[in-house]
Amino acid sequence: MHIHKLEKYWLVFGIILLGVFLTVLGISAFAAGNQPASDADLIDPAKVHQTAPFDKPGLHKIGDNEYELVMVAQAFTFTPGNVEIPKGAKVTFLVTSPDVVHGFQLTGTPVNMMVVPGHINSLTYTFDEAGEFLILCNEYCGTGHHMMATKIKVVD
Ligand SMILES: [Cu+2]
Repeated sequence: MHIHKLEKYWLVFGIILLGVFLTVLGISAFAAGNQPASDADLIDPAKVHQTAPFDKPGLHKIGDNEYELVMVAQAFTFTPGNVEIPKGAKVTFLVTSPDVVHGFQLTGTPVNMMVVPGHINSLTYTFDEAGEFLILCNEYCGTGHHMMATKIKVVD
């Protein structure tokens, strides 16, 4: 079979590019640890308030300056609200919803996830600066959606 010289160049170019893309993707996923937000953990939405860890919502210390913030997003509040977090803390947010889909956006940070009923939605963020952070619901969830917000205070 005869392949034109220019076609061979393009083939080689395409294969090299494919290799570059897969290498970047591989390094990003396996070495840098970039993963999609995990929703592998399931929960019965009708039993959220009886199921651990959501039976005790709040900030729980799990290590040296490491915390787990267990939160329930429900029309039209976040429980608990107005949480205080020490500066420098690495916080894993665990959020679920007993009713409809909500949003969980920590303004000014990359923390932004969909809160899907039946799933334990989680993300980890380290608070390097003191200040106030707004948590907003950014998925339309009903008539009180525009009032669905709370704050996180990061204190020294
Ligand atoms: Cu909403």
